[in-house]
Amino acid sequence: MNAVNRAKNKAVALETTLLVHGVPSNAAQPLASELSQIVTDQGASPALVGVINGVPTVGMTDQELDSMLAQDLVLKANTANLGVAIHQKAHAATTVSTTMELAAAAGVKLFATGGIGGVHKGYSKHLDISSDLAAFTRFPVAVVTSGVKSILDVESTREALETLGILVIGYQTDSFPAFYLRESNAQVDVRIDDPADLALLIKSELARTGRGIVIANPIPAQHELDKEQWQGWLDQAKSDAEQSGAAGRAMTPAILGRLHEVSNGETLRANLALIRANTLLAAQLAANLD
Ligand code: PSU
Ligand code: MN
Repeated sequence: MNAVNRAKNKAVALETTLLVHGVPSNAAQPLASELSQIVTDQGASPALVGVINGVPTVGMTDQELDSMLAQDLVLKANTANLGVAIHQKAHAATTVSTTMELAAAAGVKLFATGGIGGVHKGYSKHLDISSDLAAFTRFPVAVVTSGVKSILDVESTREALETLGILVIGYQTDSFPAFYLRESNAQVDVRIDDPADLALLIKSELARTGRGIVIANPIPAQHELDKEQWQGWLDQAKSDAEQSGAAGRAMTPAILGRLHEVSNGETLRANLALIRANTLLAAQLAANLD
């Protein structure tokens, strides 16, 4: 396969779906630079992952990101349609599943995101489960995430991870975090408080199993949203997204976009704060890994 691997030592993968479909377009470029800086400051190296003109790329250049952001409609590629983007020589933003796939192929062991995909609530009266979950059974990458996006059914997603036999480690938490909220009703498999100890477990598990690991890192306390307020925004955004006719792969971006509007930017601020915190932890772990 024609692919570009610019990943350096102690690399931290970053995904492009978050930038292209998860935040308003004017926030993407500044966020990308900020995350790269956070990684570099820890002595690790950022590797932005995406598909450029059909070429899977680990370690995108600024120009490559610009060309992706300048395009009107960018494909959102999960493990199912990644090959289509390659075949069509198109640009594509990679989700957690495809970022894991490309990172693993490039030998990158750590990846920071906001929240992984999971089991959707019964929005459209049928099953909608992200391909992110299955990706953990196939690609040996440790993903630092603030749990799963709380637009999802958090407890069912936690059960699905259990069914798939995916290790969920809580960083300084016993509770499985719910993105904008530090806690849910679900638990992690093990709590680890010390980053150096966490790095040791990651290293041995990746080598032993060849599968991915969830590193659950709760949103920093000062940025956590108020639960009731959050619930109100979610109900509103959910029904608006449904009314707009969004379905399938368009569902997550539609709800996230609407949430940022109805919350007057509060959810976006919280989202950015948790992505920064996850990137920092991933960079610290990467620096500890080799
Ligand atoms: N978390 C965010 N913003 C996002 C996503 C996660 O804070 O935009 C993206 C990730 O790329 C994740 C994807 O892999 O949403 C899941 O989409 P779906 O439910 O369609 O699989
Ligand atoms: Mn889906």
